[in-house]
Amino acid sequence: MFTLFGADRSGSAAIEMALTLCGADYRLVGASYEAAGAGRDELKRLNPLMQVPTLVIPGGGVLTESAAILTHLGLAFPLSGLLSHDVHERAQQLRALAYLTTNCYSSIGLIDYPERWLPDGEPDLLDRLVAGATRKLHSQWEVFSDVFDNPVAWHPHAPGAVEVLACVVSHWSGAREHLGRSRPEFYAALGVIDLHPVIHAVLQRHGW
Ligand SMILES: N[C@@H](CCC(=O)N[C@@H](CS)C(=O)NCC(=O)O)C(=O)O
Repeated sequence: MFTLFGADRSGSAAIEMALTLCGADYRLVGASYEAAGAGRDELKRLNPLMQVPTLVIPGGGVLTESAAILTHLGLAFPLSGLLSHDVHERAQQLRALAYLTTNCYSSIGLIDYPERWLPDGEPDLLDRLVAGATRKLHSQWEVFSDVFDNPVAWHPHAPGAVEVLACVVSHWSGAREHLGRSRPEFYAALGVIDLHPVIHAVLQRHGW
């Protein structure tokens, strides 16, 4: 049995989707940096960054970092459809997962916690940092659409690792609204992913 440390509307939603697509048994432990409690203490012991998703795999190993978790699940459950069996498609999927975590997910930390980067920053400076990081995030999403929205890497009608992560991360910091204006076809594809029964159920649980 897997144990997933997660929080509502966080990146752990993508791992819930992936575990369900794998048909894997898991239990969910509510935990976050912001909410004191037993879950947070346990999370801190497992992941010094105190970030979710954090996944304890059967046998006891700890996995953090969404791209690593999704890649591990894709390899451990080859019939799940999380990763392609075609070597060229899979290479682009791994590229897309790395892109999403480094260029999109990482911006969210800056937007949510600007004071970690500027501990002495006045409110106005912090606001400008958040606004700049948000603009940058939106442009990184446009590039994701331009580079990956093609039949090799992107399968909105048969979601795998890339699609579940893109689905969840694009719900944050106005990315969907921005893409609706600047990349309407890609925005529509995200809407197709949202409607997949497994994904839809998790989105609903998270109040999206
Ligand atoms: N690099 C990590 C980022 C995880 C992350 O930033 N998670 C957020 C929730 S969506 C979090 O736990 N933030 C709390 C914090 O950074 O203190 C990944 O790809 O999974």
